[in-house]
Amino acid sequence: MFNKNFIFGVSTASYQIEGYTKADGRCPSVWDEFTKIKGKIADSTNGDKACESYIKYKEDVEAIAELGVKAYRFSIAWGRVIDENNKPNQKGLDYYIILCKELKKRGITPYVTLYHWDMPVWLDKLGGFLCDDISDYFEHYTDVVTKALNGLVKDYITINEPQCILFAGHRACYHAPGTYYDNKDMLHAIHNLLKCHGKALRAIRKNVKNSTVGFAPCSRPAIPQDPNNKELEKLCYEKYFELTDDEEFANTVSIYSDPVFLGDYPKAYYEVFKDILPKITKEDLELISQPVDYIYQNYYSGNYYDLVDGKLTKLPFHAGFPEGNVDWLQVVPETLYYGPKFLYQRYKKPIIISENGFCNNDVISLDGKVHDPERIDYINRYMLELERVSKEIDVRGYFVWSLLDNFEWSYGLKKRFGLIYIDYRNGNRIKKDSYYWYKDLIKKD
Ligand code: GBH
Repeated sequence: MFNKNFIFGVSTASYQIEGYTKADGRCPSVWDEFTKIKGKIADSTNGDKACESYIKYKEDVEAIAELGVKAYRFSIAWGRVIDENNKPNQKGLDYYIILCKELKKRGITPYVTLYHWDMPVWLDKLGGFLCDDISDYFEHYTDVVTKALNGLVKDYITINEPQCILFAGHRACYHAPGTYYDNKDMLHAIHNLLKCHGKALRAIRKNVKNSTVGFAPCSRPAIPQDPNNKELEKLCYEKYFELTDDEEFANTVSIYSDPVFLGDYPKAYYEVFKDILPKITKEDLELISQPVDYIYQNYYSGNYYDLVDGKLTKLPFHAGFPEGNVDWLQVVPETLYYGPKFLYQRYKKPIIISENGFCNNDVISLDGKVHDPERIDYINRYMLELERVSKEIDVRGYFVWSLLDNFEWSYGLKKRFGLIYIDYRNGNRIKKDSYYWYKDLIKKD
């Protein structure tokens, strides 16, 4: 179905799976604090225990090996490996070294995300992404990690979903740290975040032979309702990359990806925000746009659009439209056709889907198993669309979110995305039907 070097993988993130938040000198992250504030997490849970992957990593790696995927994408907790004096914490580093050795033994390639949202509290107190030194701190952290994992890791993702970090964390404020940024601060933070990416990229290239690097935004493509209408498709492309000055601008694609791939912010940026622009130098833009290897993208859902009275119009989802167990997860398989296609048209680099997956109300059945036909159906439909687009553009890989049920941020532990069920009473892992389905698919391919 896909070409023979296609990378099948699974994804996780540190705070969502590790637990053991006080072990071995780990410094608290903004999520440790945020989850303790009443009312922030729907089911009042937190990541203190989560999947306990900090001690159960061997079991996780075994499950990945049995699944037959070539790649495991996980993230490093900044606060485990750098202490409050900005010095390396060897015990924290050791955890990731051992994990990578375990993966290597089984022929699984680690794809390491450096930042999946768990900013150390002491750095947040310095201003987080508004602190003008944040990119130097991030470069130092990257330098420490890449040296410690030298020979074990060559594939890095600098930052996961800048949109969620800044929009959800600092505008809508339902993610940590939940401090509001006005437009001026937001633009400043976006620029500093992109400099973090650039400086990390520089450190990776310096320290790691044959490295590959990218960053992993998320997006929700505009999908033409009528696939034969080329004019409509063109308008959907424009909609997908459009930058407006509404509440959602920190959630858009082009404000992050144009500087990284094209070397500058979109033209609209300078027009719309002309009175509140941050300081942007030529050196900054060169730093941010150093060549990357892949376009990574996290895709879950999209929106259908049609021409109504000659105007591009978002179509409502009808009542009963199939969706996952979170309100934003409508089943729109063409997301994995048009999303990659549009990204490739604009940025012209090989594409890797760094996350795609389904939230389901999974239960342990009387037979002791977890049957999740809805997840199988979702992944199957999405993969068929990805296969279709891979005939037209260069698609290199696909990572399921997630290997394990885990701490689903503001929704808590109740929302399950895993191929493996976690029984939070005892930490037991149960492979769901979707796990076996994905295993078969990889074998056949
Ligand atoms: C990813 O983010 C995360 O990387 C991962 O940690 C998380 O567990 C996983 O997905 C599942 O949620 O514009 O209507 O889609 C979540 C993706 C993108 C979902 C922004 C919510 C906002 C509403 N998110 N989206 S919408």
